Parts: sequence; C-alpha cells; structure tokens
Amino acid sequence: MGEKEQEVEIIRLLKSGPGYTSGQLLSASLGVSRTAVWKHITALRAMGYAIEASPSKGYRLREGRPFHGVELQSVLAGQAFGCQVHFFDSTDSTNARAFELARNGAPEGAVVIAETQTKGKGRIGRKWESPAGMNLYLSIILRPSVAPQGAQGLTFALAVAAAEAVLASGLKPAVKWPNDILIDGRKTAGILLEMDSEPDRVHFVVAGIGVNLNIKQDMFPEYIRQTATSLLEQTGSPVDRVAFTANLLASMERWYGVYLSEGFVPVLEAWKGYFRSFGKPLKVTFFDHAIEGICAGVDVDGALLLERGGRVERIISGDVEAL
Ligand code: BT5
Repeated sequence: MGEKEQEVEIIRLLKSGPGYTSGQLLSASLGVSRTAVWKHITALRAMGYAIEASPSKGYRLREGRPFHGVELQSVLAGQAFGCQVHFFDSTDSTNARAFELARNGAPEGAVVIAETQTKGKGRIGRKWESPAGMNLYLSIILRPSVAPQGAQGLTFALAVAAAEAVLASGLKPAVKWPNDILIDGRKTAGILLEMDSEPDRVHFVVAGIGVNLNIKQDMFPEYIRQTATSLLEQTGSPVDRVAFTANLLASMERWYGVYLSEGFVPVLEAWKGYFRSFGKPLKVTFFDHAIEGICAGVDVDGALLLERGGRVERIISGDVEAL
C-alpha cells in the first residue's frame, strides 16, 4: 500500500465506527508501525481533518470534515467512476484540468474535483459560480466508442443521474431541457459536456457537473439569487459532500452503462420522468432571437418540441425559460 492509499485506509477505518479506533488496529490493518500511523494522522490533520487522539483509546474523527480526494477515495473503492480522483483546492475549471488529463491518457472514470473554481464554465462562454467550501464541482473523463452526435445522449444520461442523486436527498428534482436540474423551479445543478473528436469518432468526453449543495441563498451573487437554489436551502440540513459525490458517481456510472448497452431510449424515458414542462408555455432564446410557444414534449432524439401557431417546431439548442 502506498502512502496515499494508507491515508485513504485510515480515513475509511476511522469512519467505520462511531467511537475510537485503536492505534494498534490501524497499524495492524495497514501493516505499518504505530509511528507511521501517527505520521499519517499528523498529515491528515494538516489537511483539516479533526482527529482526536487519546493515549488509552486511540483515534476518533470528529464531524465537520473537509472535502478531500483522500476521503472520497475511501468510499469509492471498486467503482470505475472515480477510479482516479484528482483533487484541487482551487483551479480555473475542473473541465480544463480533466481535458489536460484526458489528453495525457487518463483512463475513463478519472475524476477532477475542486473546492473552488476561479473560471467555472457554463455553456457558450457563460460562467458557473463556484464559491469555496460548500458545493460540488466535478468533471469526469469518458471514452465512449460513439460518433460525436452520440455524445449528445450522454447529456441526458448524466442529467438523469444528477436528478437521481438529488432525489436520494429526499427532494423532488425536475430536469429543464436539456440539462439543468431544478428544485422548486430554481437551478440546483448544471452540466457541461466538452469533447475531443474527429468527424466520426469521439476521442474522449469531459462531463462537468456543478451542484449547489451547502450554499446559502444570500451567498449567491445578486444576478442569480432569484433563480438558483441549493440542497441545503431546500432540505434545511447540510449535505455530506463526500456521500453525495459517491452517490452521484455511482448513478452516473449506472446511467452511462445503460446508455452504452441499451441506447438512448431507456435514458430518454427516465429523463422524461423528471421533465415537467409538457403543455406549459416556454420561451426559447437563441443566439440572436427568442420564440415563445407551448411545450409539446421531446422527440425520439431528445429535441425539444414547441408548438407555435398550430405548428410544432423542433429545437436542438437554445435556452429555455418557463413563462
Ligand atoms: C451550465 O451552463 O449549467 C453548466 C454548468 C457546468 C458547471 C460545471 S462545474 C464543474 C465543471 N467545470 C466547469 O468549469 N464547468 C463544469 P449554462 O446552462 O450555460 O448555465 C450557466 C448560467 O447558470 C449562468 O449564466 C448563470 O445564469 C447561472 N449560474 C451560474 N452559476 C450558477 C450556480 N452556481 N447555480 C445556479 N445557477 C448558476
């Protein structure tokens, strides 16, 4: 076991019981000396873990833990999504980091997470607000054997996975076409897919997802305060970011698997289960103009159908707003 794996294992053992874990048990499980265990404890404390030490009882992990790759890895053992976790206290954009890693050959399932992003990206050059210490900013590398058009369906698969993770927190999420997750009509998560491809083959996809977990309403910048929300605001209790992330990655892995093995149909069916805009008036904004109509659903390819003046228009990109 390498040094990092030993730290991961210590965190896993400390979390496995409510009380103290003896230094003897830790050193026996890791196959290292008690002094080596103590060194790891010191390193983990330096990362912000509140670990109490009692000479007679051993070590105990207190609540209020930071969000570190080391802890995430301790709960992800065996999952393909999260096979590598590259954790940054701060970076410009996790998508940019993941893109670099993918270019250098990082495997499918490798994940980049940051505590804060200085240039968090939305679609078409927009910004994703990414304050430190409270939310999730994650990018994952995917290497599907599909043509570039096939990657579009992935957005829906990942939106279903994100909705499922929010549902597991006891909330009622909705998807906004094509890929926002809303709670109570307000944006909680956004997904950004970027890819490296040639005309008929995808080299890799970087799927970025930002989820507002523990941010308070008054901490959102003014321009999104009325349109954004977080899980904390909706449930009233703080979210364990490690547990949420592990759950989300498991859902993403499952829906990615469904998409690859069964295709778009089951993904779209699941997505429709979270889509609540049927029959509702919508405004769709494009680059230089906007149109309004009644939502007539989505077609087999996932395009949005908008009824206007007796005709149904098929929309493949644009920003949707409920009226
Ligand atoms: C998205 O774009 O919703 C995709 C967001 C993807 C963010 C993740 S975080 C990890 C990874 N690394 C990155 O750099 N990006 C990805 P779009 O549909 O264009 O929505 C952007 C719009 O949402 C902005 O123009 C704001 O109006 C709003 N917005 C910005 N930050 C927000 C936040 N934290 N919560 C809710 N709404 C936000």
